[in-house]
Amino acid sequence: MHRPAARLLLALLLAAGLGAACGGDDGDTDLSTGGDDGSEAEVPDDVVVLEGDEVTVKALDNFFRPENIQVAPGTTVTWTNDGRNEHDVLPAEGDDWGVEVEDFAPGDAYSFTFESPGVYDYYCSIHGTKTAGMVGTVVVAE
Ligand SMILES: [Cu+2]
Repeated sequence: MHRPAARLLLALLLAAGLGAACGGDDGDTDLSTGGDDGSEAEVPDDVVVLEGDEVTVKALDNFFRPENIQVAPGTTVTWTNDGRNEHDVLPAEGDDWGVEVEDFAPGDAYSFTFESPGVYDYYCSIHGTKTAGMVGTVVVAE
């Protein structure tokens, strides 16, 4: 006669456990609103989650790899120009970060630490526009 109660308890424990496991993803719901500027940037489907305090994105000829990354707040993202062409890294919105072509020759590197959760689209103005061509996204989320 105790069995149903035990089963209910088990179910509750499982639910609690699953809830805790998913806790870190709660921030996803407000990601579509972008950073603190109210932009409408969306999380790309093929986003690659990169772990660690420092991650690297390669600028190649002529694309970024990985193109779309997700990192935790406080992560330093370093772009390296591993191509033979000139590139730049410009945010699609604002000018709080990014590197101009004269400071990003082949072999150069540029770093920025993303503190605030949000979706940061960027592009290379030489080989793309804000929305097409040589573009990338940094998703900052817990
Ligand atoms: Cu480029």
